[in-house]
Amino acid sequence: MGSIKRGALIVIEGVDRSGKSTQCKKLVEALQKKDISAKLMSFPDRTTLTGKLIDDYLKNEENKLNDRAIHLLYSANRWENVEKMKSLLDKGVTLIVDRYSYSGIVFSAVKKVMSLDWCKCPESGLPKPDLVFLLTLEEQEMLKRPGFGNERYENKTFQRNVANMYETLCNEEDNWIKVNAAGSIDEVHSKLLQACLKGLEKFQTAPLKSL
Ligand code: T5A
Ligand code: NA
Repeated sequence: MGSIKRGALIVIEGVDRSGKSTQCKKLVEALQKKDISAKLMSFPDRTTLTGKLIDDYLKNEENKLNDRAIHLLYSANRWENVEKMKSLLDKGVTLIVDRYSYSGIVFSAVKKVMSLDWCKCPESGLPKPDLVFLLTLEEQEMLKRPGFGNERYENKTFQRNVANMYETLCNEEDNWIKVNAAGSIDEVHSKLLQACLKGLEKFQTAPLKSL
């Protein structure tokens, strides 16, 4: 009897409105169509205890939560889900994750209050993604996307700094793939799906690493 292969851990990151949620959903559907067991997860998970505090912080400009406190809440929000993630991966379910530790690191580090190393610390020990897609989007394209500007952080200067910080992280790792998100939804999707399928066997047979 062959043992079940673990699921792969695949993350999509990128500036606000780059199409992460749209692409995650399509990717899960496409994998399932190919009889690959796959599930969507997203961070922040606004349904948990910390998720509710985060949701209020994002929607309410009056919320003056300290920068370090909100950073740790975002991280706690991932830690709250770690057993669930590991158990699904163990069962062979591939997780497609809409934002992860890198969002946490990037969005806090650009505030210039905490160092990049300080921002990375609470993520240490979480499951390390096998593959990270970084969706890139020119500023002009981002401003055209529906809904931009509705929440905290959705302004041009902040997002420009976010894009630069993502580049910094991308250059530190060898398992990130940059994808221009300005193409049509289907164009972007086929690039992501291709890269996923290409790496899947390798990801599923290698031990899961930690951040
Ligand atoms: N955050 C998050 C932290 O500070 N720390 C953390 O640890 C984490 C996890 C909320 C905020 O929290 C911050 C980052 C964020 O500022 P969120 O809930 O993921 O994070 O944010 P959302 O508002 O849900 O998502 P985004 O704004 O990032 O949008 P997406 O998911 O990138 O974009 P999506 O797919 O919703 O698409 C946006 C619109 O564009 C259209 C879609 O139909 C949609 O209308 N669209 C396209 N249009 C044209 N061409 C394409 N290729 C398109 N793809 C999508
Ligand atoms: Na989203």
